[in-house]
Amino acid sequence: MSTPAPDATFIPATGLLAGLDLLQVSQDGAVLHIRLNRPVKRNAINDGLIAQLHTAFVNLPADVRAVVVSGEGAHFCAGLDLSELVERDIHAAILHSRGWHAAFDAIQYGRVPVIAVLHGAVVGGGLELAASCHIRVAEDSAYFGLPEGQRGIFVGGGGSVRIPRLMGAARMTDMMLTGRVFDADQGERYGVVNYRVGDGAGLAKGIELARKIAGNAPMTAFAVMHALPRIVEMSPSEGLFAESLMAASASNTPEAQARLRAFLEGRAGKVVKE
Ligand code: 1HE
Repeated sequence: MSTPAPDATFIPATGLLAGLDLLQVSQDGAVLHIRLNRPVKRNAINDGLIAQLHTAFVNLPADVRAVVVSGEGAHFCAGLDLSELVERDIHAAILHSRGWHAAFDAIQYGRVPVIAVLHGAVVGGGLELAASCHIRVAEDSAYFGLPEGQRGIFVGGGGSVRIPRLMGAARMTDMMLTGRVFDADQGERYGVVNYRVGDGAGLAKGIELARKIAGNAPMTAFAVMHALPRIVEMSPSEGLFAESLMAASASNTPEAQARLRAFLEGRAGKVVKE
């Protein structure tokens, strides 16, 4: 008997999300799976795909508490659709880049954590997309490149802001100037990848993590997604002050109170080594 697909229990989305033809959206309980669905073009991000990603992330169903993003076909994402880049004037190019920023901000600063499941090429705008997610799972086949340097362009989808915060500006400089490509293990060593799995195991891992995350208190997700990255950019004094406000807000939610009581009454799990 063949093993069922890791998303076998997922049901295709309905309504607005079902109408996004460059994405394949499905849901199982509190977990939504968004699959880039342009395999013929290696999931290259054209104007339609970036708009659909933005639309999906600002219209997540109310019961969704974690999202998994993956790519259909042999590659996660080949980055910007280069065929749309030629003949854009400066103003249009700025607006185009800002459109990507809006879409990826909707991922990073949205309502729920997002896990990227990476395989094959994760290059250019594909790496920028992955960097806007909160957790990255990489299969053996995944590799990371920034071919912008070779194409005579620059990152425009938030890469210069997000990628150095993962791997450091020195590594990103090397990738852009020399075309250096990192494999999945290097990606893990350099802080891009949180979880390394074998080929074909990424989606199951992503869904497993999403289910865990979906069980957290929503205010915790909010604090990690919205407070943490801002506190990191603050001076230590301001950061500590902001942390106190966030901590007090989180611990005063009814959900946190119930969870704390459950632990004290022996009804909640202990922290154990995995
Ligand atoms: C594309 C694109 C694309 C594939 N734009 N059409 N990104 C890049 O510079 C990466 C360019 N792509 C590649 O290096 C390779 O296509 C891959 C390594 C990703 C995959 O290779 P392979 O052998 O599996 O596929 P392929 O035969 O190269 O591509 C299949 C088709 O997809 C082909 O079209 P066809 O009509 O000839 O079948 C390719 O032209 C097409 N295709 N990638 C347009 N990127 C906001 S700023 C972000 C800036 C960037 O992202 S720059 C990096 C762009």
